[in-house]
Order: sequence, then structure tokens, then C-alpha cells
Amino acid sequence: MRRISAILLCALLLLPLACAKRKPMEIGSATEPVADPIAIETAKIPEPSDATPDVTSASQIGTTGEDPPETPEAERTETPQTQAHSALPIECKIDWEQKEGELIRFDIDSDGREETISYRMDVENDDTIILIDEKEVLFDFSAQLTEVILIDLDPETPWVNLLVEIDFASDDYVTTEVHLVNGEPVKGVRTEGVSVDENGRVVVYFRTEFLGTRSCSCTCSGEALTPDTVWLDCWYPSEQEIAESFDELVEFYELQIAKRDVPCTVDGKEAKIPKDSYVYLRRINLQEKLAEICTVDGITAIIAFTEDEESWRYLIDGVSQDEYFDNILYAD
Ligand SMILES: [Ca+2]
Ligand SMILES: [Ca+2]
Repeated sequence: MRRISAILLCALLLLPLACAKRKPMEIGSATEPVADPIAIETAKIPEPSDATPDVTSASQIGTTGEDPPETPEAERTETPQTQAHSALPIECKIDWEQKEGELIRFDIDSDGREETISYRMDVENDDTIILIDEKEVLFDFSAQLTEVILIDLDPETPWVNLLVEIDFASDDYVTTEVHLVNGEPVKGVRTEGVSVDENGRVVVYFRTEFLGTRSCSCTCSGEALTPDTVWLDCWYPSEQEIAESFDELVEFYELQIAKRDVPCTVDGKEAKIPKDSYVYLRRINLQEKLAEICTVDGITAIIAFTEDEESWRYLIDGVSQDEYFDNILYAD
């Protein structure tokens, strides 16, 4: 069951006050519906020692460990121009049993007036529409809105950013950056699925077909969501998991088996991964087409690969990776 949740982190928009990291906080869930999605359950947040706790829009979404009283509608919209709200962000996951409508209120362009961010589905045209007040941002493909994250990607710009994540197929997430300039929504970069890590950094997910269909990720910076490194982290089993669940890891295609010696480099020197080695992908560099793999025996090796443009499969030394490894699972 999908849930609605929120994360408050900080970085001040309007005053050069110190930042205070905000813990993820629960807005509510489908099993525990809340009457008002804005009335957010709060989390314990350490107050910055040199900053005055804000009492404006951010605090209406939730600040300290005490549950805030419901804020009357009139008060919510009368946000002072001089507010010093902590620039969030809020992570708002969409529950598909949730009614369409208002997601959140926040002054996303820092003009002192809160915008209402909502969404609706255009069933006839199979569109998803985000509304910032009454201004429509159209996502014109068959899709399901799954998440909206408000985050200040660039403190130099006066606006905060909406990261609108849509699942346009089954678990094929596309995220579009949206912000507001002079009252008009502007669409920015489009990328794959994103999340915010515990340090408030945006993590973008990628899919690779090296050693099977795998998800990998890296942190990104700025409004262009520029990857912080060309090496993408992949999920891989821990030594403990390998020791305790070896057979399962093989059964579920999380370890591949070398069918023959595999050319590679180890510590910068030419080497070969021996036939019958069990390996896993740890990191991948899609720009330079390098894969860092480990054997369960603890050897770390770099494999250079190319991509066959016709089959979209990866080649090692000109030969399909399937000729080198067994137990590779692809997913469409
Ligand atoms: Ca505003
Ligand atoms: Ca900004």
C-alpha cells in the first residue's frame, strides 16, 4: 500500500541562518488516513542553536515533537513577506486510493504567498496534471503520479523545486523538475526516479543491463541534477549475505558465474577472472563503460565493455557478456 509521507530538511531561503537537518516525517498512510493531508504528524527535530525557530508555512507542515494544532485556513494564507521559513523539503508520496486534490501548500517562489500544489487525472486524455494554484503542468503520457518532492536544489535561485515523479509503466519512473518563475510553472530536467537520502541529497536511479537488469544510483546536485560522480553505486550483497545466503543469491540471479576466464584489470594491471568464479556488480561507469565487479573470494576487478547497438547487449572484448557469464537475468 502506497503511503503519503513527508520529509522536512532544511536550508534557509530568505535569511542566512544556519541549517538544521530535518528528519523524515510521516504525513499519514492509506491504512491510517488523515483528514487533511496538510496536517502532518511531526518528528523530533533538533533546533539550530543560532536560528530562531520558524513559525511560518514550514512550521505549519510540522516542526517539533509536539503535534501542532490545526491552523485555520485564513492564517495559512496570510504568510508574512518577511518569513524565514526553512526551505524544506517535503516528500509527498501519492497513495492511489487517495483522492485527487490538494497535496501541499508552500511558498515555492518565495514571494511571501503560499501556493497550493494539487493534482488531477485527465482520464479521457490519460494525462496527469499538476496544478500550482490554478496553473497546469501537463504530463501528457499514460502515467501514474507517484511522488512529489519539494526541495531547494539551488540556494542561488529564489524558488524551491518540485520533483514530480511519474510511473509511466510498471516501475518505470520518470521525474521532472518543476519550479515557478513570475507565477508561471517552468519544467526543467527530466530524469529517472529519485529519492532524498538521509543527508538531504537527491539520489537518482538508473537501470543498467550489465550482468543483468540492475538498478544503480548516485547523488546529484543542482537544478540540472548533475551526477556527482560517473561511478554509479549498484546494489550488491554483503559479505555476510554471501556467507549466509549463497544458494539463494545464485537462485535469484544476484551472483553470476564466470563460464570462462574474463579479461579485466586488477589494480590497473591486466588480469583474468578465473572460470567458475561467482561475481557481482558493485559499481558501473556508463560514460567510460567500465564495470567494477567483485568475486565472492574478495577480488575487485574492472571490466571494460562496449554496447552492441543492435542488440543493446553489452560486450566484453567484443563478445556478448552472456558468453562470459551464466546466471544473467534480464527484465523488460
Ligand atoms: Ca509564492
Ligand atoms: Ca532555489
